[in-house]
Amino acid sequence: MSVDDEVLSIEEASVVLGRHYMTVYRYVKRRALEAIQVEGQWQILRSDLDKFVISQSARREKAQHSSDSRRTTDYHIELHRCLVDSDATGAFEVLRSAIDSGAGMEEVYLDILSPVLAQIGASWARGEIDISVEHRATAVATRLVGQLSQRCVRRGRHRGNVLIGGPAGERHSLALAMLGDLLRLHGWDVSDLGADTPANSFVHAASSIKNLVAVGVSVTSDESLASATELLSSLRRAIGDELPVLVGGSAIRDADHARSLGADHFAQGARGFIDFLDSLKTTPPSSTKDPSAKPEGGPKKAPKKKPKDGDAD
Ligand code: B12
Repeated sequence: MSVDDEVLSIEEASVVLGRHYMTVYRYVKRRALEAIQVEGQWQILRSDLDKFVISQSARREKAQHSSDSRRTTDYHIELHRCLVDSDATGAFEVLRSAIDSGAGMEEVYLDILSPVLAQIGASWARGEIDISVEHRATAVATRLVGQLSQRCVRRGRHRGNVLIGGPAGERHSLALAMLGDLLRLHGWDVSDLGADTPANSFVHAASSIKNLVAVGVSVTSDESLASATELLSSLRRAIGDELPVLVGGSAIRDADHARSLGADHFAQGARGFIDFLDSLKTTPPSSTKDPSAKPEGGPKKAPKKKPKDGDAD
């Protein structure tokens, strides 16, 4: 206790805490809040009351955190059940209740839907579920993303165009659909070519879209690594080295792997792509209505020629 420590009664402490007198009295009785009795009256030191406030808020934060992770686990369990049962309505309800409880679209896609899909993919790879179950689950997930896409439209400033797509032979288009939505959420106009795009079509799009700030090649399956390499070299030949071309997706291990395929940038997941785009010095188009408006500053220089470890990771 310091000499000038204030002494408070239970009534005064209850005013400071915004709690009922009896509630504070119970804190004192169970020794959660330090107090001493002087001539039958409880006295609470201001410094003890401050300590109590800090410990209460730490406990609340901890409880909140564990209930958040418990909720996420519950969503995973329920969504998994709905996807394998092909219950599209139930699956949508799970995601809607997550949104109603405050989850943002980034969380819904990356922390709820994606891990459940990965779990289903792993069960298939271990031979625990039939491929038909995975296909059914994917069909439901595709419908979910279609329904949720409209929540990823961001009004206001348009930051520039981003072109994404998968190389020939790549069939994982759902990853691109979610990626595109998340980039839109951050103000980018996204042209999604979808999976399995022939190199010449990819090149055509990259050469004709105005105000393009970056190109993202998505590779999920090891089977399409070779065609990704071909695509990256065609893109480089056609568009030069002014425009950053990234490669990403779950088949790309790291920046070295990306470099070995011929990409000049690598980003880890959708969040890495968002960070990468944020790091570019782009000039927003003068008109927000016309996404094909010419950029004021012309095409952007790639920030670096070669991918580096941790490049926008
Ligand atoms: C759904 C699915 C399918 C569907 C795809 C339907 C569709 N329209 O997309 C179907 C049934 C068609 C399919 C087919 C196959 N699949 Co599959 N599939 C999956 C599954 C279950 C989910 C994929 C998914 O959408 N995930 C959700 C997305 C959002 O997550 P994501 O892929 O990580 O994408 C994120 C990031 O990587 C990032 N990102 C994506 N692209 C880019 C690009 C850039 C530039 C950046 C920066 C970031 C970025 O952003 C996304 C959002 O965060 C996965 C399991 C898993 N672990 O993911 C297997 C999985 C990907 N499939 C696999 C396999 C083996 C196949 C098949 C070869 C099976 C077969 N023998 O037929 C085939 C064909 C593959 C081919 N040639 O493309 C393997 C891949 C293994 C590998 N590394 O090669 C997996 C991992 C399953 C497993 N555990 O073995 N599949």
